[in-house]
Order: sequence, then structure tokens, then C-alpha cells
Amino acid sequence: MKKLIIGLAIVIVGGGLFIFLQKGGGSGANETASTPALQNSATGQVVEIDMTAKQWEFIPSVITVNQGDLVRITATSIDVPHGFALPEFNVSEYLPPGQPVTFEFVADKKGTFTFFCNVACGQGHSQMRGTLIVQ
Ligand SMILES: [Cu+2]
Repeated sequence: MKKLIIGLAIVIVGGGLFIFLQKGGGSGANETASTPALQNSATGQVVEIDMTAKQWEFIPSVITVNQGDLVRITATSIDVPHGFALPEFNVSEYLPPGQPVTFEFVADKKGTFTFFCNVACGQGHSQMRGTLIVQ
């Protein structure tokens, strides 16, 4: 009977030690795995968008990205001078006709934001806008 109890105790202690060691190894592996993930979320994915600006719309007019993405837009006006303004992300660009303009920003906050033309471009100027969705 005594031997059985001692045997049981060894199994319990041994098993506990085994689980402890396994957990220790596991958390170590998780730490190494989470470090690059953390770096990824800090740098963000790069989202490249080719945009056309014309009287009186942006194409595409809706952009959806993920929070933390680096959004790089190359916008080209195909008629008259336009602008691209996205105040929440400190973006204000002048788009001369026929000349691609590349600019970028980090989508560091979630929400729905309006970008718009801020260069007087004719009758429909005030309706020339689009939507940025950061999810
Ligand atoms: Cu305009």
C-alpha cells in the first residue's frame, strides 16, 4: 500500500513537472512567433491604389483598408486640375492634369472618412468626394 502511494506521488509530481516544462517551452515558442507579428502590425501592410480623378468623381470612390495599413495612392487627374484632401490623415495633394501624384499615409484609426477634391474644378466640384473605410 505504501509503495503504491509513493508510486502515485512520483507519477503526479513527474507528470506535473512534465506539464510545467512543456508549458515553459510552449510560451517560449509563442514569444518568438509573436515578435514578428508585432512588427508587422507596427509597420502595416502596404496597400497600393491607382486612382483616377475627373470631373467630378474619384475612381475608385470607396477604399477599404485595415487599421495599420500603409495606404499608398497614385492619383491622376485626366481632365482639369483637381485636389485630393483627407484631413483626418493630414493629406492634401494637388493633382495637375495628366500627371500621376503618389502620396501615402498610415490608416492608424478605424472609421469611415470622406476624402474630397479641394481645388475648384467646375460645377460639380462640391460633390467630388469619396469614402475611406478603415476596418
Ligand atoms: Cu474640385
